[in-house]
Amino acid sequence: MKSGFVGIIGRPNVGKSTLLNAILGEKIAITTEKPQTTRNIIRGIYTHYGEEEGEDDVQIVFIDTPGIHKPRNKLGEYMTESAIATFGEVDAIIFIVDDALSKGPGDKYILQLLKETDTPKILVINKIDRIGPDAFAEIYREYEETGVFDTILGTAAIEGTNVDDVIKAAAGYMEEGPMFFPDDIVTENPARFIVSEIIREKILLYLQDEVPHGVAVEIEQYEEEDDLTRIGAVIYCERKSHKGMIIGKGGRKLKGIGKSARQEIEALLGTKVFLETWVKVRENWRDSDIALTNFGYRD
Ligand SMILES: Nc1nc2c(ncn2[C@@H]2O[C@H](COP(=O)(O)OP(=O)(O)OP(=O)(O)O)[C@@H](O)[C@H]2O)c(=O)[nH]1
Ligand SMILES: [Mg+2]
Repeated sequence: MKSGFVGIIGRPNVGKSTLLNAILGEKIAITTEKPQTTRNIIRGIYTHYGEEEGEDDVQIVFIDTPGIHKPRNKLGEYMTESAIATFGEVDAIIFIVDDALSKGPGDKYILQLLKETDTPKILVINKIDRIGPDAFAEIYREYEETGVFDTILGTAAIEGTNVDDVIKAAAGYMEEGPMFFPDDIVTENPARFIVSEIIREKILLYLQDEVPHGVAVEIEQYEEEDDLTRIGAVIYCERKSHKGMIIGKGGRKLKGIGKSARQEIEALLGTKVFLETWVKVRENWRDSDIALTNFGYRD
């Protein structure tokens, strides 16, 4: 068996988590149109048994990382540090860029970091569904000239386009090794982590500006009965005014968030879900080491 680890890295919002989900054929990482959605390292396990003569069995652990950005608080520092720390821990790096700002300051910074590591690198130009052929050729050329990448691919992760090519390219860097995880799991993250992430995803979708970025979700109650799961979640935000916005007039906003989260959690767990939510204020938690540890954002 060939096996190993592959880091998926890039600026915020380029489609890292969308690519991870597309590779696995399952949603284990939340994705939104807002930058800095992913806050934790998320491992997705891809296992494939060779079907043709001479085709290897392969297990690739793909590691989705937070978008690398200029941090404005301790949470951001931790996110960026944990993404960069994966460079040295993997057998190959997938660097994703999209059509926005070809080699803008963010991408240039990451490119510089990549030049300094020996790990093999694959460039994925994502969102080709909305990049014209000329623009694609230009981005391709720009990156080819850097000489940093062994392979350059174009994908539309959202539609699954060329995702197989990404898997194939990654498999090329796997070496003879053990099966790290059982073949029937795609993630080691417990259901309650994914549940808290689904709630946070809906908050990101329903709220604007800085409010959702200052939100953390903690699952306080998680009880599985026959065909019902009882979940109690506390939504922490940074200001009293934010609390009002999350709850909304007559509680309507929070009701909407709860409903859409509940529907998705029911589909995930295959049970009915009773979801209760509370909103609490914890000022400046994104700069508090204790809060970051409590919320599981740092060790
Ligand atoms: N048009 C188009 N949009 C895409 C594609 N892939 C991802 N997106 C969208 O891009 C946005 C960001 O996707 P994510 O997967 O959350 O991006 P990310 O890189 O994980 O972002 P962070 O977690 O914030 O670092 C979402 O709105 C996706 O739907 C694609 O191939 N084409
Ligand atoms: Mg992400």
